[in-house]
Amino acid sequence: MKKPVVSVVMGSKSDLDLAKNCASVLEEFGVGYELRVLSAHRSPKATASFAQKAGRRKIKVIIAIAGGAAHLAGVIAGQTVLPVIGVPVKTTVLKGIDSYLSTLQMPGGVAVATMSIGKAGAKNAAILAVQILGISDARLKKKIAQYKKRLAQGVLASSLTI
Ligand code: RP5
Repeated sequence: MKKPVVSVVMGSKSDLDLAKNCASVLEEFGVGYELRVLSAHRSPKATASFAQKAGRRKIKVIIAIAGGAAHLAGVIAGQTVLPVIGVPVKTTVLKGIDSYLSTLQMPGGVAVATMSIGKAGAKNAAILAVQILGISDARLKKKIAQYKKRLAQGVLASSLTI
């Protein structure tokens, strides 16, 4: 098991399926990660403690997945200097617009990189985390470049099958 440098935090165990989309991308790139359940509302003290200690534990990027009144990413971002990437969960009542706006509309001075709602957002959160790590890791930077190349090749190949 690799030492975690990305922490994937979710507001509830019910977000685990979505979090697995982050996990699979991080595994593909060989990046160590951890999965944690922490709630901004139900376990505020544990969430604060996590955010304050993450840097000391050598975590480099935090991905926060939450739904509804989704304050998890923002609450964490307010208590750490690490980059925080927010993933809004697609909710049943409001289709994730609630999660999206709660994660996105941060006050000036506290940044959360908000992804799109749901699966694509979870995948992109992991890709962005790898890109951030790639700034100081040439091996990861190269892997991202190769990944993008494969994406382009996939589009061209699919065009030939029409
Ligand atoms: C949020 O509330 C969680 O991130 C989850 O997406 C949503 C619903 O949580 P549960 O009621 O399923 O635990 O805190």
